[in-house]
Amino acid sequence: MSASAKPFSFKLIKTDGMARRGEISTPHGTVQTPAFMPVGTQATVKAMFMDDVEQTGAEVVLGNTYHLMLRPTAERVDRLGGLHKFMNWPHTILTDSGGFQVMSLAQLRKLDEDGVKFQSHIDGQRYHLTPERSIEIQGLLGSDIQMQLDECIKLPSPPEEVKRAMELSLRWAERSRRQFETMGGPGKGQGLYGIVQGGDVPDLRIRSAEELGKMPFEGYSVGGLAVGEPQDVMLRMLDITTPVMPVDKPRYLMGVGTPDDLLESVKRGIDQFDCVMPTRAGRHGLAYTRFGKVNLKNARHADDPRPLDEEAACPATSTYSRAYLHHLVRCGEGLAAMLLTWNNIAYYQTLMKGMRDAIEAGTFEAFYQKTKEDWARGDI
Ligand code: PRF
Repeated sequence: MSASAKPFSFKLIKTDGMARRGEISTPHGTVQTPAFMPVGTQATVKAMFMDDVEQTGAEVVLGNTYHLMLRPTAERVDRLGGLHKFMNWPHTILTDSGGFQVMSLAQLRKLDEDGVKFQSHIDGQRYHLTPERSIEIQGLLGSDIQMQLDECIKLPSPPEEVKRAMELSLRWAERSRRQFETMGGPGKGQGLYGIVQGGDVPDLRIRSAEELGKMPFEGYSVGGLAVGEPQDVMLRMLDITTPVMPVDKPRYLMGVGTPDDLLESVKRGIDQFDCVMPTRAGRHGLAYTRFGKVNLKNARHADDPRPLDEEAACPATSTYSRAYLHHLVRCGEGLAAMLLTWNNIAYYQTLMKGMRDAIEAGTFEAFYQKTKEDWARGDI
């Protein structure tokens, strides 16, 4: 932490129902919450310049332990001056701990009490990721907001399995915290979040949140959701989980979601989100707008001179015609991915700003209703 940098802190500014308006400070800046964090898995928000990411209003991006430990390696990033410098992002960086990505991407995984052994999906090389090694990697990357190693179980799973994974995650939470202190994370002003697990079993969710709440984390994540269950199950889990989470710490719902998921989750007291959806959709010809999702592949756009939304601040949204975007998508041009990703990240940030302003004004419910009406109107 440099002399002027602030240590991790969270200030709750206003509440409106369960919805919360807050501010996170880290050594690399402040983050207004509720916040959406664009995903920058491989030290890049795919198809975007970081200057444009910044212009959309994003104040924090996410990096991944799993990908970066394989390539270019945390030690190399450290030698090159840390992840902020490496990817030209001077603001806050949050990193995921790797467990979730190991389970979805790596080959020949073997999980036990100590950690998870796996082979790289890139070249088959063998690795051993433990709670301690994950925190060590996140420290080498220089991440401002780090995650404990956890086990995220897919749904549906038998309750005994969900319980086993939740309890293992609690033990890994303690080990992660110890390592974070050993690495001097608090002295560097960094934060470490514990991760609530417990699948779709209410009692396990509550126990996980309560046990983690007794440990001194700077923030708390809700993991293990949006892993195959319907939206109403996810929202029911939030309904029972957020009320037992610490009020004075940020709450981060991992890997979520659609614009509607964000609106519904902020309503239930979530402060932070990340998801590949806006970036991935942008690379597949899909645009998120105020009036819902638009598939630019569709022939109905071929002769349409209108931009996606002429009132939007994002140049990708307000200047290029739908006909041109359609043409780029049909040709498989790289610029299609760039413009649509830009539009999508900008729309997500606009949605978050709308929610923040509404909470501050005490009008969240009206904002919620109006936003849903606009989505229901559809793109015409
Ligand atoms: N744990 C971690 N990262 C995650 C998840 C989790 O449960 C999820 C689940 N939606 C996304 N990313 N560490």
